[in-house]
Amino acid sequence: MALLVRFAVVVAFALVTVPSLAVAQEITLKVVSAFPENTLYVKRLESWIERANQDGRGTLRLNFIGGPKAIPTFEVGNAVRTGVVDIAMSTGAFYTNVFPESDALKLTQIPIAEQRKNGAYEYISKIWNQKGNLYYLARIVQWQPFHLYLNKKIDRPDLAGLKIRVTPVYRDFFTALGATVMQTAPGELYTALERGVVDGYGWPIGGIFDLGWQEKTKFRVDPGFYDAEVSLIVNLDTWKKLSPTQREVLTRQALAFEGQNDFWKTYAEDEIKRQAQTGIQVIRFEGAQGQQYVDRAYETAWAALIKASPEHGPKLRELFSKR
Ligand code: 173
Repeated sequence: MALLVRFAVVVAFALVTVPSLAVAQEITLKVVSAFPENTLYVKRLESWIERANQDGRGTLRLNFIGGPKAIPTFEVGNAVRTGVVDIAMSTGAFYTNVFPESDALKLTQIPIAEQRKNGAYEYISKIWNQKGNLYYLARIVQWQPFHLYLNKKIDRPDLAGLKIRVTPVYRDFFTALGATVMQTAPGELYTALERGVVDGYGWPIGGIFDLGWQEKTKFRVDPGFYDAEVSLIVNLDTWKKLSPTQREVLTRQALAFEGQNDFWKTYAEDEIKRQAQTGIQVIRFEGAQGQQYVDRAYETAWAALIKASPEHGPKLRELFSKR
C-alpha cells in the first residue's frame, strides 16, 4: 500500500512538472467585462464563454473574472494593454485613455461583416495593435443606435440648462447642443438619476431595463444616432503566444459570436415596445430637424476625432462611412 501511494505521488508529481512534448498545454485566459454583470451584454458573454470552452477543451480555457468590480469600467483598456487581464468585452469609449481612436467604432455605418471586407477591420487592427497593444478580435454589438433619454421635456434640439450623463460617445454632440455633461460608468447612472444629479443620459436603444433606469426615465429622443459598439479585445502579447490551434479556436468562436449580431435588430424592436409599455414617451424630431440632429451628431464626433487623430481620423471616416 505504502509503495502504491509512493508510486502515485511520483506519477502525479511527474504529471504536473514534466511538460508534455506531444500535447500542447491548455492555456487559461482571464476575461473581464467593462459593463456591469447584470446586463444582457454580460449574459451573452457568459454563454459564449461556455460554448468557447466546450470547443476549446484541452486547448484553451476562458475564465470570466467579472465586471467593473474586478476592473473599473474606465480602467479595462489599460488592464488589457498591460496584460493584467487577457481579454475584455468593452466599448471603445471606455478606453480613450489608451488611444483616442478607440471611440471611432461608434461611427461605423457599415456592418462588421463588410468592415472585414473593405479594409476597415484591417485598419482598425493596425491601430489597435500599434497604439493599444491590443488584438481586435470581434465586434459583438451592432444595429443599436444611441439615444438621448430625458426626464425633462424639450421641443427642439437644445439642451441648454440640462445636465446629461455621458461617456466619450456622446460628449461632443451633447455639449454642442448646449448640455452640461457629466461622465459616469454605466454602474453609477442609477444613483445619479435617483439623486437628480442628471436630467438625462445617453444609452443605446436596448438595455435601459437591465439596471432599472426605466424607473427614472420619462422620455426618449428620436431619432437615434451612431451605432453602439461592444467588442472583444485581446492583449497582443497573449495573442502572439497562443499556438495556431489556440488561435483557431478563439477566432472560430469569436466569428461565430459576431455572426449572431442580427439578434440586435430584433432586440431593438423589442426594447422600443417595452419602453412604450412602461410609459416612456417619445420626443421625435421630424423631417429636416431630425436629419440636422443626426448630421450634427456625426459632424461633431468626426471633428473631435480628426482633431485628436489627424493621422488616422480622415482614413477611418472614409472606411466607416456609407458610400
Ligand atoms: O456607457 C455608455 O453609454 C456607452 O458609452 C455605451 C457604449 C456602447 C454600448 C453601451 C453603452
